Amino acid sequence: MKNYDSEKHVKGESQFVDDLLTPAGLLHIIVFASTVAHAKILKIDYSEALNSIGVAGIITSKDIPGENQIGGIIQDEPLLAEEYVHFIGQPIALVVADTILHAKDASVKIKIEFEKLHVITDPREAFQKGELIMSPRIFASGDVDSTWLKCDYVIEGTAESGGQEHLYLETQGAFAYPLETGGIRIISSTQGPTQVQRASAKVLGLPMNKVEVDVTRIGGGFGGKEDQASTWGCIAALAAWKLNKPVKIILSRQDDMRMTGKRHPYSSDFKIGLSSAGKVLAYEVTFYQNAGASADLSPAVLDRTLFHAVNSYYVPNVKATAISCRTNLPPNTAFRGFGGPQGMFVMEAALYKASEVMGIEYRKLQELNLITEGDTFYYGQTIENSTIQRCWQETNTKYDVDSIQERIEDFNRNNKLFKKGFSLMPVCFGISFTNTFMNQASALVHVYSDGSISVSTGAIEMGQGVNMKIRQTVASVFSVDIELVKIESTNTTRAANTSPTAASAGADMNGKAAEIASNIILEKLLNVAAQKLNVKNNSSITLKDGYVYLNSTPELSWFQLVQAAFQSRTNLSSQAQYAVPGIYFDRTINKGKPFAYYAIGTAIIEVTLDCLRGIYEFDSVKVVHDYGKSFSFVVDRGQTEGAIIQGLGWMTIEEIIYNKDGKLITDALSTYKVPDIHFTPKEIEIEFLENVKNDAGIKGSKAIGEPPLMYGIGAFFAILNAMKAFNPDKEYKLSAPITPEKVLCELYPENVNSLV
Ligand code: MTE
Ligand code: LUZ
Ligand code: MOS
Repeated sequence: MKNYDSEKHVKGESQFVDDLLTPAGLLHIIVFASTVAHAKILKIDYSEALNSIGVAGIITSKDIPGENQIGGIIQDEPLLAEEYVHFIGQPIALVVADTILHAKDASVKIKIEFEKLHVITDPREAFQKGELIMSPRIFASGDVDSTWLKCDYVIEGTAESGGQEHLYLETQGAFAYPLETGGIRIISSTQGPTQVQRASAKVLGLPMNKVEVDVTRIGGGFGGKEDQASTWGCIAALAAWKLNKPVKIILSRQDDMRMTGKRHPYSSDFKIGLSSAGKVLAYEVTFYQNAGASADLSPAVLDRTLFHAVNSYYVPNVKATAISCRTNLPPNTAFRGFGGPQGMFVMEAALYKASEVMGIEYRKLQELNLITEGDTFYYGQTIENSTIQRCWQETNTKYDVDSIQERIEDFNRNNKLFKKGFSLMPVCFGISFTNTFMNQASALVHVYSDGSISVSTGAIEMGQGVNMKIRQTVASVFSVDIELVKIESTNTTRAANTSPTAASAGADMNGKAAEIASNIILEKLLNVAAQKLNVKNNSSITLKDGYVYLNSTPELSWFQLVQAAFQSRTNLSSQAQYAVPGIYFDRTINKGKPFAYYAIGTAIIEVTLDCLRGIYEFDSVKVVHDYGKSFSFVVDRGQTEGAIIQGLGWMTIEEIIYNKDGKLITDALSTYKVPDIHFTPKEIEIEFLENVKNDAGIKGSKAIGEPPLMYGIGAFFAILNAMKAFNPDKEYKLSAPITPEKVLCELYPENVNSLV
């Protein structure tokens, strides 16, 4: 099953926001943004810009008819800056003109004076100065304080992980135009049409039923358009509303990189206590999350860090503190894994450090502490149908880890300047939004009189194959060819109150809603068939491959059945909602069962390090993953490969650098390196764990969008192992990304010092 859109993509026929046919008189926006990271605005002079050629208007916060507020979780984010600016790239005014060039020309004529204020870019400094997004969150179980004394080893350390640019191929953008109802229609590149609708309604002071948001597909999101598409949707809507004209905004790549938030960098302190046999008895961790200038999704990201703070391990005593720190950077946001990777990285760093101190192999420590079936994670959820041990064991046997180790040790004995390293990485990722109420989706299904089928859901296709999965689901309910099933654009008038397509739960939840709606129609069709075939009830009737069977005889075609239903005035449309059952979380005690189930697997990553130049190549990534009962193999494999490579990039070459003035230095692809085909591991082997199924997932499968990203964490430790093979005596920093530059600095500290 290939991706729904692959043919159109290859031919260049797939439309994204900037490809849509637009009406005459379309206006374009350039955002006039702050050039300083923290300041009071003393004076702005728009007069010259307003007289510039082609300018239709300049819109500021004073023009907002509703509220100047787009904060999703905490109301702390103005759409357009008023008195103060809090990060470089913060929108101040919208320059609207007949062409993008005229808008640009005008925007440079705006004169602004700032009174500069102190800039914070470091989360620990923000913490010390009390600049917090909200009060710290603590999840705990057992008692760490009384356990340290019982431990044979207590090891402390610090671990850092960096930000990550989403680099969706389609930059942020939206197109909006006024409607005759006094409302507005927004075509948005968003993962969350309802989020754009809600925010725009608020900004425009309109009820939500006057704001329609429509999305055909987006050119990637990776979390960057879960909440942050709202800014651009609101901006287009505001300008269209104010000027009563169709208006479009498409960010240039550089503006997108400068203005939008990224994965949250974390700086963390850990303390881990173990028995001499290697069992982890206690783990204490403090996460300093670099949230940027406003909350955005940071509190939810912080939650997931806490949930995944012990990764796939069982730890009896845990105290995890997470602090969301306000800095003068663009608000950081959702990114594939959503805080989970940041939490897991620190746990792995702690185990790695412990393995060094104790002289036990890292992978042995990992294995010893894997959580077992029926154990309870420290926030109260018991792991059922666990495949953690199975995936770990099968990875070890199928890929013969012992022989990999021998081969690598042999290579390292025989090579001076090239060293190899490998590492295992188990992943256990909870599937469900951690805010329980968000775990709902809806679908609207029509069967037309010619037998073709139309499906609308809240799901957004961003390349992850959700449309293919929903199409397969609906086709299998009716047992018809998938070509009969069309997935419509995602539109707030057909799917209301949707959650963003995120948390890897898009296919599960929207697929289940579509399945329920389809089954309602199916039941009616079976009754029509029973009547037509003169049988009392429909229990002897089945649909198979486009035919209606009475017992095992084909009697009617799908088309004849639909015609009969239509002639008898049967309702061939149905709407359904799906709410994930059985999940809850009690925020007063931070205990509950937040997840419908867990996505699970183990990877081995092998790397070759050039110790003269600091550069490395990934020889292989080998995985055993529990997909449940996969029904879209190519999509699932593609998601796994893509996520792994994105995870490798995060841990290694992707480095976001802001200078101390809060200016992004890596604001183009010349300075921000992302994985390309040369970076891609030479070999990626993926084994689908057999004989598993998962009733909580769509058609027995498991969610796949985010979990494999965390296999990338193994890359960091594989590289450390290669560095240790080169220089075993040195203690290396637990600081990701471990770029080639950092590898060199760590391998040759004397030389670095002499350079400085
Ligand atoms: N795959 C592609 N090609 N493009 C994307 O933007 N986003 C990822 C993942 N896979 C993404 C992707 C993220 S962050 C999530 S949460 C899931 O897809 C969302 O889709 P799903 O819920 O249908 O898995
Ligand atoms: N978004 C969200 C997410 O709002 N809540 C989550 O738990 C989540 N998890 C992963 C990705 N996005
Ligand atoms: Mo994904 S970070 O849940 O959009």
